[in-house]
Formats: sequence, C-alpha cells, structure tokens
Amino acid sequence: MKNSWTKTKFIMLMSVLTMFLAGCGENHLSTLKPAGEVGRQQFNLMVISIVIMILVIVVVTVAFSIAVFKSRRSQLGEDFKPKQVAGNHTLEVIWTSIPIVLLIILAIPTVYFTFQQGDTTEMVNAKGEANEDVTIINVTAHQYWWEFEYEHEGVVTSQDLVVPTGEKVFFNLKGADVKHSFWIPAAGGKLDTNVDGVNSFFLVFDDDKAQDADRLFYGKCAELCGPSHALMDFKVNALEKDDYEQWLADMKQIEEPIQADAGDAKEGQDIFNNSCIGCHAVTPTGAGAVGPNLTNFGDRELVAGILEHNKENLVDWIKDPESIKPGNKMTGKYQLNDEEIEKVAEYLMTLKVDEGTGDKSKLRESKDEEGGDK
Ligand code: HEC
Ligand SMILES: [Cu+2]
Repeated sequence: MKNSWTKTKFIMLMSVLTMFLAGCGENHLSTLKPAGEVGRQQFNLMVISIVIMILVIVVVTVAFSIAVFKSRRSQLGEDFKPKQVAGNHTLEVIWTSIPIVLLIILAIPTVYFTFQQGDTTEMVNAKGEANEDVTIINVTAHQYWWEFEYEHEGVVTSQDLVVPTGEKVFFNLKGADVKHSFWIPAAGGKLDTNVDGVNSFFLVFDDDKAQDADRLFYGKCAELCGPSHALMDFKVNALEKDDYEQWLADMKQIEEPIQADAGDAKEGQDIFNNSCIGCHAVTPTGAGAVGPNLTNFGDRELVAGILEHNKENLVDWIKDPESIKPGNKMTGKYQLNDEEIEKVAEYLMTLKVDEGTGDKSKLRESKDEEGGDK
C-alpha cells in the first residue's frame, strides 16, 4: 500500500514537471525553437553536449549496476577478494583518454562556431567604412529601455526593434549607464552591452520562423542592471525585406513632429512640448536621448516595454512610472494634473508611422484574444 502511494506521488510530481516544461517551447522566446542560423547553431551545440552527457551517464550507470549486481556477497561468498587493480597502467590510460576524447569532440564545434558567430568582417567595406550592403543596427541599452539606431539611415527608434528576415542583421552594442546584455532568445545571443567599448555580432531571422512567431520575437536584458532589470524587455518585429524597407522609408519621411489635428490631442501636444520633449524626441533622429524616442509610439506593441499597449496603461505610466518600473529615470521629472495626463496620452496614441506595414495592430488584436500575454 505504502509503495503504491509513493508511486502515485512520483507520477504526480512528474506530470506537474512535464506541464511546467511544456511552457518552454514558445516560438517567440525559446532557445529550444531557434529562429535562424545563429540560434540553430547554438541549439545544436547544446544538443551535442547533452548527448555526450547522457552517453556518459548511461555507460557509468550500467557499469555501476553490473558491478553491484555481480559482486553481491551471496553470489561470491564471504571470503572473496577481488583482483587488485590500483595503479593498473592500461586502465589508467583508458579512463584518462576517454574524457579527453569527449572534450575534444565538444571543443571542435564550440570553438569553430564561436569564431564564426563573432565574425563581423562583413560590417566594414574595403575602405574601412560601415558596409552599405548589410543591415547594421546600433543598440544602446539604458536603465531600463532600449534604443535602436539604423546605421545607414540614421533612423532612431526605441523598445520595438524592426529587422529584415532572411539575411544577417549586424548589431553594434553599447550600454549608456551600466552593463546590460542584449538577448533575443529565439534568434541567439546573448552579448553584453558595455559602457566602454562596442561589442558586435550578427543574428539571422528566418522568414518562416518569423511567421510561426507572428513576426514578433521577444527580447530581454540578460544582465542584472538594477531594480527594474526584469522589466527591461523589448520586442523584435521581423519583417520581410520589402516591408522592412517600407517601414524605414515611412520613418525617414518624418522630418517634423507629426502634428495633432485638434481637440485633446492638440492640447496634449502642447503639454508634451512643454514637459516632455526635453527627454523624448518625436522625430526619428537624435540617438543618445535621455528617454525613448516616441516618433512611432502609436504603433508600439507595449507601453514602456511591458504593459499592454492601450491608453489606460499609458495614463497609468505617465501618472506614476515608479509603481510600474521602480528606479526608472522618468519618475518625478514633471508635474501634470490628471486632465493634462489624459490629453498627453491622447496625443501620444496618435503618433503612428506604420501605414505601409500596418498589420501590426491586427497582430496586437490576435495576441489580445490569446489573453494578451506580454
Ligand atoms: C527626465 C527625462 C524624462 C522626462 C521629462 C519625461 N520622460 Fe518619459 N521616459 C523617460 C525615460 C528614461 C523613460 C524610460 C523608462 C524605462 O522604461 O525605464 C521614459 C519612458 C516613457 C514612455 C514609455 C516609452 C515607450 O517606449 O514605451 C512614455 C510613453 C513616456 N516616457 C512619456 C512621457 C511623457 C508624456 C512625459 C511628459 C509628461 C515624459 N515622458 C517626461 C524620461 C523622461
Ligand atoms: Cu538591463
């Protein structure tokens, strides 16, 4: 009776674990569902080491079980003395060389892919300038938000990274304040963003994998950087090359701030220009600002990288950012009453650039139906 209860408990524990692990396979944020060349290579390296580990465990467990089973006292008698093998030359050689061979098998692909993935020679052309033929994005990590500058176009955006699929996308990474780490689990990484010195690497986003993930991958800060580190998320909108070019063209076209028509949004724009514009640009240029660039804020997937994108959440953010992201750099830098906040929020929601690739709002709706996961 006792035995079967133990068994039941074990089965219950295992089923809970299985359910828990089943959450590990989401297309948009799992290293186990790689979305491109780099992620796939990293996944394969994981598989190699796991296979080798399993092999070792199986061989050792079998050898151990045989030894235990065969050497029972009832089998060999009270006075049995096994053959003494301490210092045996052949055995020493065997169990020293097996781990060496296994390590070599592990080391060859690991070193090979480490160098291949760190190869950023394509980023510069023969003249030593940034190569116009490849996509280069300069990433700056701030406490607790992300800034993205498109090297050739000078376009600056924040929080939502837009990338083309089916090609290498090169990144220059740096940190503005403390050390952060740039990680898009499905695509590969992660790489530190340091305050002194730039780290570079590339990632690839396959178009079919992007489709499986509704064209939206999740990105994270992967280095403890302060009280809101866990909230330092970003989204990666992986578009077909044409849509990507269209998005860039739409962004580039904005040279003056988009003017609000009339009413609350218009008043909101005036309030914004008084209280907020010192930290937030609304034209897609000017890297290195104090706060995120808000040019296309109306197209965003989320508010402040973590809240569902709607006006209520935006109002909550402007009212009390500290309650949402402790330690952020916006708290207490302006004073507005509730009515003014409503108007500013109204204005910010109108900042839409994304006419050409406008299926993002549809995307957002389909995500909301699923229960609006972040
Ligand atoms: C002192 C500079 C500063 C001022 C002034 C400021 N902000 Fe911010 N704002 C920030 C910073 C920094 C962040 C990023 C916070 C974070 O995510 O950690 C931010 C984030 C935001 C976001 C979220 C951005 C996104 O990409 O989702 C919105 C919206 C916003 N601010 C609106 C406003 C409005 C409206 C005002 C004026 C009433 C304002 N801010 C004033 C610095 C500032
Ligand atoms: Cu960080």
